[in-house]
Amino acid sequence: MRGYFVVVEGCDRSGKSTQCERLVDRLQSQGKAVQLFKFPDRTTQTGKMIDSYLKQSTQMDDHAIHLLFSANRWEALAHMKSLLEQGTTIIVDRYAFSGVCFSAAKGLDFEWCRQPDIGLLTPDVVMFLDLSMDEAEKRGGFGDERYEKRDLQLRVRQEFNKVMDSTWKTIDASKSRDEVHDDMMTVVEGLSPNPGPLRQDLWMD
Ligand code: NYM
Ligand code: MG
Repeated sequence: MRGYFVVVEGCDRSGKSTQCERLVDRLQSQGKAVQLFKFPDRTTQTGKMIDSYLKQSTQMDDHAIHLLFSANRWEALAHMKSLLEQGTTIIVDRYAFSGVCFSAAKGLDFEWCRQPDIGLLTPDVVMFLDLSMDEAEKRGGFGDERYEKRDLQLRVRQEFNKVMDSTWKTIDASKSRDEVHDDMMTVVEGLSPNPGPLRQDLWMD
């Protein structure tokens, strides 16, 4: 059987990266084949350009950086596909939803933003780690990367509300780390035992 494609989305400081790592560790400790992916993948050529943009060391046109984030996902497609087909579940920390929501929050046209990611793999489930801005700020505030600003994050949150549909699983990220982890495990354990063929039709409807 193929692996599951699980996406975890949310604003900055929602605990995504910590929880994704924990989820992978837990599933691996149960003997399951599971691998973590994180977008942007800052290690590739496009990833290095994205990293330097996020760290404010380079300037880039908003459209150009949007396309780079998308290219960074297309680069990983073959690897993700082959793992899934071999039966490995992948937990993916951010995906095309972040791509659209951050760029749309900056003011780019929403429909334009979706175009470059059309035809990527479609996840089996998207979990949204939901945390209010006040809670996020209580967690020690944001770092100094580009986008880590209250105003923008509030707009990103609104964009997430637009892209999420009834298939998304909202996780209350204000709960304790253990509770959030348990809630995420419940979602993964509830995935259909027969997920059907892998779908490479993101936003093609
Ligand atoms: N981000 C992430 C985008 O603007 N577009 C994308 O397509 C993706 C995947 O990059 N603030 C933004 C969201 C984050 C930043 O991500 C870096 P992270 O997960 O904080 O390393
Ligand atoms: Mg971040």
